Amino acid sequence: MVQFEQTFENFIMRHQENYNRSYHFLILMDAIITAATRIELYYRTGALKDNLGASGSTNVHGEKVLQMDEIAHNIVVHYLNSSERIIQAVSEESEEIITMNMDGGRYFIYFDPLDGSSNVAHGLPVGFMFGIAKRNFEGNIQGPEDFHLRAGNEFIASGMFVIPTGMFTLALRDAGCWRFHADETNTYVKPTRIILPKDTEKWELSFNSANTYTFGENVQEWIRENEKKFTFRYLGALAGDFHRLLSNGGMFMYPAILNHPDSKKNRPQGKLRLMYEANVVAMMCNEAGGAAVNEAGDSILDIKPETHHQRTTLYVGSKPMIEEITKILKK
Ligand code: AHM
Ligand code: MG
Repeated sequence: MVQFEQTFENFIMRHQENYNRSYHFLILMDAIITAATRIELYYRTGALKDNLGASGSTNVHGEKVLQMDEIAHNIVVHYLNSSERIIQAVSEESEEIITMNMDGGRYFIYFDPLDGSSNVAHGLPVGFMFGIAKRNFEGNIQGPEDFHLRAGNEFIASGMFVIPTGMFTLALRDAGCWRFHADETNTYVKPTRIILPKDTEKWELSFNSANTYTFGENVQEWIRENEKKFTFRYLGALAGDFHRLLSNGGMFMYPAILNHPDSKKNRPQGKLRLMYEANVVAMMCNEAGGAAVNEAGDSILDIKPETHHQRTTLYVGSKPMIEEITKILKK
């Protein structure tokens, strides 16, 4: 049966119209969708064309860069640049901040073009994740508000594509968290508003359980006392794990690694990146009625970044669970 669904383009144009917003954001979203579609196509044929291996170089975090990381990064940079709407971009795959259109641009963007590197060799789900902040147009003097290091609570939108599943989720500030699906023609359609379920029956717990004994004592104790209440799920790619969480509720966490037997592997600041991983999911979760905090129990969205590749610990999910873990973390 032919189904006639509202398209993403139509949804976002109406959103801009309803909120009396400019067409510039539409041009930016068009660039993001085009990039995501291209990444998806390369990823789907990645194993066939031998594109899923290492590229031979190492990134800013000292990790091996994969061919697909480079392909995805180049695709995103190309389309963002052509949109002429970006002032500066921060990509996980570039040590330097990428300057695009300093004078005419309106937005700052922070992205990870292909997150979930351990899944890439297998062609399993990964994410293209992004957060967007806007230049301040009040007055004509450049101030600190025109600086690229914005806290998550200044993002106007954040989103993620779960590649290659054809699922796209977008949070718009004060306007909700929405999911879209790619149809037969690769068009994103069927806007569905996401609200985290209150029903605790479906709630899931998601973290790398191999790390449990490296976590702080308070976190380990919480796990011992609570893990039996939940179904446990972990894909190892934030976009995929968070996609489940948005549907089922519960909590995803990447706590501080404090007691690793090999002390070089300790990560007191956490593993995930604040600007293009943690803030992206924190904003989506917030718009879906949830919350996100760091190891100190402070809201992720309130953290003022000091460097663009800064890491953070992350606890994100249903509000009652985040409130509960916050009490433990603040003890
Ligand atoms: P990456 O940027 O190197 O891909 O790392 C980020 C990923 C997240 O997608 C995921 O949640 C986490 O790292 C998994 O880490 P681990 O393999 O330590 O469980
Ligand atoms: Mg990443």
